Amino acid sequence: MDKLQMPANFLWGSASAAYQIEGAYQEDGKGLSNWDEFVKLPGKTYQNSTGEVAVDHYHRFKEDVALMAEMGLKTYRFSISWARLFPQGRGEVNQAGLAFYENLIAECLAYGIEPMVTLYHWDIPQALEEAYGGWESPQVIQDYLDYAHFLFQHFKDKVNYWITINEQNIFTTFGWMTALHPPGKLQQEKLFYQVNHHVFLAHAQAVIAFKEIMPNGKIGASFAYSPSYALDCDPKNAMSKLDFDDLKNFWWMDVYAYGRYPKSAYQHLAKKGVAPVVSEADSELLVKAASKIDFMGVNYYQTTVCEYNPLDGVASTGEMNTTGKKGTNQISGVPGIYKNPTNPYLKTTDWDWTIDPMGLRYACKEITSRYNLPIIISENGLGAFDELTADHHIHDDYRIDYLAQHIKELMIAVEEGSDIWAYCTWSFTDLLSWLNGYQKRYGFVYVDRSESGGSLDRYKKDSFYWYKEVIASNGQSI
Ligand code: BGP
Repeated sequence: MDKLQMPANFLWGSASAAYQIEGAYQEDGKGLSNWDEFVKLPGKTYQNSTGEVAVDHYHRFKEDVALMAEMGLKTYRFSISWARLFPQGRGEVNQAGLAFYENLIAECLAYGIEPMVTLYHWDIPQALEEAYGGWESPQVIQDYLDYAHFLFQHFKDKVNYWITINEQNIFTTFGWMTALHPPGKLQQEKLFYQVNHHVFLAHAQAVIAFKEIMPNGKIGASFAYSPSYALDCDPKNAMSKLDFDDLKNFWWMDVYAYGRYPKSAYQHLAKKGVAPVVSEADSELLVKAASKIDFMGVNYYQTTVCEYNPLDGVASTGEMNTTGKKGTNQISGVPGIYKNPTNPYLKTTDWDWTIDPMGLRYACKEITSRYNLPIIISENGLGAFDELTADHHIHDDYRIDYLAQHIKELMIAVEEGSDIWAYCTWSFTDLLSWLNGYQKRYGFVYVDRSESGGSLDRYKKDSFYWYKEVIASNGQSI
């Protein structure tokens, strides 16, 4: 067999998010976000860690971008803090906040690094939470659209790749079902679906506005896709996989790609009285936006196993391992539909996430068959404990191995017909993990900081040099 190839213009990249990296949470006129408030509640995050300083990217972005350039990164995916730009969520733009993003984008472009901008990576201005409950109100759609519109206009000649929403499935599930993220609501199923509907409409409005401003620009949403496997060929387990996919995967991807909800899942939720209200105008809007998206953004970390869950079975949303003590995750499930046991064929990380490189190929093939859309892998990476040696090295061969295996599968997916434009690792520098603090590290660049602080100095890990080689050889070095 010939050696596997990536397309010549393939975008090798890395990703971050504003709250997890920037810090400077009250500087230069920035408004507060829901996360700035949420982390103040005791016990919500690992050792009460916050992004108030994060890894100080706000002040060190030049150093960070220079490291990206040294590595040869082709694209850098980052998010914009809505509250840094619009402290009140709407109204007057904060010029100093805007200047930060102008400078960051200029810095990327100066080195030939393609900026890929996420409009919303979970930090909504607190002012909008207080004004009308944030995503719970349809009012947010217009404010999000105005925010997006401003950015499209302002950066239309500089930024070609845009992501409307990061992991809608995760932030709404954690926000309104498991209470792990703001606004910290538990099992509010009806509200959860209504909130999602508002997010879909906001995304759709933005996509349509974008295409009027940048007809040749590229836009899509980033979905946290966890492909599922049936436990075995017992039809009950096969059916639980099908239902799981409709409720946990296609519920989002079908709307982005087709503008409609999966039928049987909608019917099921309608019977329960929790389905979102969808007007004819909403449907038209969603279908129109779906016809205009350019790619499916995929954040891929792990796969799921589905097994039939009897009516008196597992009802838990699952305790999450946020400490890195292996084996503390709990099985989750929905009685009468599915539960998600562990996969005996796969190893797990210290945070109990399954490691499944082939699952990445599975994800790409599923999207290619079902939606026939190009794909951007907007996140993939390994959260691990890293050790800084006395002479400032980090020998993260486990991360190299993880990434190499995933990239190999991605190359097979390309070979097998998927149109993949970019691969962004999570993350470039170490940064704050929302619930797991600073000790769960993902970067190619080590940042000297822990929950209690640190020098914030940067050190290149072994994986930094390895990925540099991968990029230079367009994947052939693996
Ligand atoms: C994704 C988020 C990222 C990032 C990543 C790693 O869900 O989009 O922001 O945090 O997961 O997750 P964690 O930090 O929980 O390990």
